[in-house]
Amino acid sequence: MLRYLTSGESHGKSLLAILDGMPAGLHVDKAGIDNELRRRMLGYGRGKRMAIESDKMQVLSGLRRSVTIGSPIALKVDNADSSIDSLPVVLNPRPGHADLIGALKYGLGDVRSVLERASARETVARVGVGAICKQLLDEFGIRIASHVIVIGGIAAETRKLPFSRIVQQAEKSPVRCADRVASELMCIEIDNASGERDTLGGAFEVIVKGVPPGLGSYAQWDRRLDALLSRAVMSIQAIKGVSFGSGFEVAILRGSKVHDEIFYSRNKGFFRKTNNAGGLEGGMTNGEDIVLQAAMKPIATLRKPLASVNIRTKESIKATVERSDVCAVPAAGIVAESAVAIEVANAMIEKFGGDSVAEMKRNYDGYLKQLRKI
Ligand code: EPS
Repeated sequence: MLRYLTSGESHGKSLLAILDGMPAGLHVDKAGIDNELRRRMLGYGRGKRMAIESDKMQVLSGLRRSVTIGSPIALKVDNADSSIDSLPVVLNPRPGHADLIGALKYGLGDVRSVLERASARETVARVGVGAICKQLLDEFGIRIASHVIVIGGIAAETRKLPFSRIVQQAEKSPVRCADRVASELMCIEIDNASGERDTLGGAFEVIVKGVPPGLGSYAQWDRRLDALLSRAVMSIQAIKGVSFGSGFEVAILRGSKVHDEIFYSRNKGFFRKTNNAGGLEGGMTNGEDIVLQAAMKPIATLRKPLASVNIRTKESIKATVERSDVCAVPAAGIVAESAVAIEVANAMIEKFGGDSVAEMKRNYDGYLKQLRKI
């Protein structure tokens, strides 16, 4: 089983992660990890912090000559801005952030002690873990991509685009949106919100290609892969909802318009012509792409601050204004790729054995043969 923990404050010395349970025999490409960290830093609407940092991963343990040996992998990214001890006290919690409740819960008189850990800067560590999981999935031809589908009031139309075009165009867009027209409008929307000292949320989609059928299980609630994916994506800072395939539209459509009919051919085996289920039925992958969407609320730090209360004096006052982003939906999509990669990698290890990549491949090949026999 894969497990990981992260550690580190937004302006602390470093961000850290320990990833346990990675099979032996995986060649880890350090440049590949750094490329994921770079992708996380991009996106129109991000604040000045991203110009200060140049996130680079240090792999401190778990590898010999760049290959995993079955032991825990320790990861570390140093912060260029590590000013935590000299930053001013924060007394005016921001609505929508962890600030107020965190201070109450942990008995902290300085909201700074809450926001430092609650910050989405933590996702640097998660993306590092996810990057290694992506490299494991690569061994099995499984690819993960994300693209932004909504920012503020602007929605993209990408339903007719094939996976390769979505990946290509999202990677070129400053907001990671595969619809060129919507991409431009989203940038304008971000400029407008910024001009009005406001912030924006949105939505993104994550697509996983090449997953075998049968990952996850219907047999127990906590083994359902859609539940595990939802938890993982929902745990990303500012995410308020997760849906699969046709999403919440299934609530209003009839069964005949929702369920993906089953076909069979010698070449493909069982297959579907539609993917309203988002690749998951009964908590298991069905062999189609996993497709999930997530909604992100607007960033809680507004330069035109909302009403708050000073936690010491209890007087009404405007919320603290910290340096922040106007919109971080493109970056959240990258973080979600990692969150999804970790869950899918774990499901692969559960199904195909987790001691070595060679063992996994043997079991994987045997399983594919079994599928053809049914
Ligand atoms: C982030 C770093 C932070 C913010 C953002 C995410 O940098 P700083 O606070 O030093 O400007 O840009 O954090 C938040 C949105 C938040 O609410 O804390 C990062 O590396 O992703």
